Amino acid sequence: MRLALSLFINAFVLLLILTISVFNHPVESNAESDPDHFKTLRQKLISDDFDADLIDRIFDASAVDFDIETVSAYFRHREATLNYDQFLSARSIRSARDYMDTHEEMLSKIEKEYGVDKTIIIAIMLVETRLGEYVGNRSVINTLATMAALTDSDVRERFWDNLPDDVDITREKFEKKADQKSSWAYRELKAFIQYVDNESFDPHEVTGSYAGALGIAQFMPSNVLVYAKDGNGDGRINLFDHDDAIASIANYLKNYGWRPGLSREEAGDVIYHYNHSKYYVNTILKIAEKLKG
Ligand SMILES: [Ca+2]
Repeated sequence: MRLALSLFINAFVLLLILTISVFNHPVESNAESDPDHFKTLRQKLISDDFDADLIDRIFDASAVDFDIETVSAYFRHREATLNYDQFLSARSIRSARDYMDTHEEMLSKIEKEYGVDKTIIIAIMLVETRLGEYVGNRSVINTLATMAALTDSDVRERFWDNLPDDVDITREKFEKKADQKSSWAYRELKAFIQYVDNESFDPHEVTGSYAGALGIAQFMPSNVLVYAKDGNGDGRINLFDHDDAIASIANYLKNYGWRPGLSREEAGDVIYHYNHSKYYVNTILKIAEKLKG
């Protein structure tokens, strides 16, 4: 009787262990290696004419990660938090003046070539990245790929299930935002892959803002392809290089209508293309005025 009971208990415990391990196993491997999150995305990229070897090389790397934490920022209620006045402080203006002295040769060359005031170029760099000091530490490939993967309904469901607790959003709003942002991110992802492939950058090494903007000028990849320039003439467009960033900003503004002798209002209209915020535009103009004076 006692033996029978003990056998029964042993069998029960064994069954319990087996059950736990069977249920545990797939959960664990999912969480650790994220095998499926980018499957649809990869197929889509290949059907959009990206080289399959290139896509495999990018997505098979261990550095590639489904980055819920970064991308969930898009689904948080966002308040205008950036205090632009900090860039008008005496200290900020002094650092911009020092920058102007250090890069005088390139800035004057670019000013002549593109007709864009160097003070405006510096003001943009100051606000975007503190003149290259803060270029963002998020993996651009992970940010854009995660966002772009949300076109897949299974992936989107998993993302929804794993949103951090402090993201307070209705399912309806989440769906709407995911629709918009995933197609936008897919376009930016394609541009990013094309850019790193053109310039032979390791895609896993490139970091940027939580939105996927990269370099000293914080260009989105689609803008990099159209407007970025090789300022230092080394045959490579590197947005983390100061000369390339300076030339790229000038080229961008010129393309949006900058020419010498614009009125303050006209200048503001051009700068607005860089960042759709009147507060931003006014800050840029004020910094440039301080640098001139
Ligand atoms: Ca270059």
